[in-house]
Amino acid sequence: MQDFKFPKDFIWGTATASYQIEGAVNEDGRGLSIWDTFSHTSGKTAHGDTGDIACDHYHRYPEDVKLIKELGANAYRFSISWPRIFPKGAGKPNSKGTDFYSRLVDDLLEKGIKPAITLYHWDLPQTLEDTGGWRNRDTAYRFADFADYMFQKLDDRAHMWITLNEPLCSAYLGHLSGEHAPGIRNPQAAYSALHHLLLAHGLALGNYREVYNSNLIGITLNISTPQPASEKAAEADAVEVFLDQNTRMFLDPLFKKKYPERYLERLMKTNVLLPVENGDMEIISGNVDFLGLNYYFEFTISADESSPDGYRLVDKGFPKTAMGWDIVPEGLLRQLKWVGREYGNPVVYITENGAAFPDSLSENGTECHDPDRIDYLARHLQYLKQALEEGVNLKGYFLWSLIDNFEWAYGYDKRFGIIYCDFKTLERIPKDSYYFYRDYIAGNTDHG
Ligand code: GCO
Repeated sequence: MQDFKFPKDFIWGTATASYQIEGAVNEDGRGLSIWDTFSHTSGKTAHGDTGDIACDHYHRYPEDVKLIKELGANAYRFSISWPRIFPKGAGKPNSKGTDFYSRLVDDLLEKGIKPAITLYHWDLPQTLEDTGGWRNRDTAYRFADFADYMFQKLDDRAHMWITLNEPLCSAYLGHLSGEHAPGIRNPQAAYSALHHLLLAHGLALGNYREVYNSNLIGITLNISTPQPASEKAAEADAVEVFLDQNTRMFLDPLFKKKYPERYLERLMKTNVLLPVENGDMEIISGNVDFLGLNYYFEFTISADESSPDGYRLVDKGFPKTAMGWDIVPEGLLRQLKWVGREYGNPVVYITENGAAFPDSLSENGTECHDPDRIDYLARHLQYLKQALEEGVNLKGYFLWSLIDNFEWAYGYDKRFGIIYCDFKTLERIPKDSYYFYRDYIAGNTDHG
């Protein structure tokens, strides 16, 4: 396997998201997002951290694009801030917002870097939240309008479109646990949001197919494919329940035109109904060009009658990242092969993979030695090679993240970047993992 090379056209990138890196939240006509509201609400984020400045990517993007170029990456995944384009969520577009992304895309293209554009990475315009947000079916149609506007403006230069990033987090963390914006804790709200997010994806996808259809379009999910804690039948059943709730509730509508029946029955017992209307499942299951997967860790599940879901997470003693996430590189291969078996071996991109560790600068402040991250990346990349050799339809890999950024409720406490961001000076300092990734891309791609 050592001499195996990734194909010449394999996509090597890094990933970021608008609210996590841009800053400039009150600049050039940008409207408020739910994450502006949430992060400015006391107690919601570590130390009351907000994305007000973040990495100041809005002003410093030329330096960041140069660093992407020097990495030797051939793609860059970023997201569009919806309230920068439509400050009120809909209606009159803000040309300064569109101009920013147009400049960014032109800078990327000039350096031979393909733009991989995520339309929704959680920063819903607050004005839409004020009228029900993702609990309101109308928001799906407002998203389709926003997506169409971005297709008009950027499809001539885009390489790939990702409609949504991790609808599971938007639905469950935003509306069930309340750990993320808008901070609601209500099962019906969560499952209405889940359905309307998938509908939003389907509406945008259908419009893209009909009107544009010149680049790749897909969706990014953070699914889980857990291991049972033992060989006991009860553990296997617990894994199936977990898969229904956290994986099939997203993949089945997208690829099988239906929600998992067993899980719908569970939901009905708790008086939760998915607001499915006629034709929705057809719209949602439109044909994507790829499935984006964000892989960080693999859960271990045990049956637990005392828990409402009938399962609990088990700590198997794996080494962990600063997020407390188990480091299980072989889980990446297991997940890719599970998706391939269950959903007809779709084209897949790893749209996020990476790790947070407690990084610090060297004495002289010019270096950042992060051997744990290099080890994490090297071990996961090795399983990508094996996945390709075993026939997984894998076309690309985006490392999370290009630069340390606002890690949602954790604020700036968790550093995922291969570039260290000094949040006091906003100086960028490439970590050792930046050079590792640069050399890995150069040394493991078939340049023939
Ligand atoms: C996610 C988001 C990113 C996170 C990253 C680390 O997957 O949760 O896409 O915004 O910052 O995954 O948690």
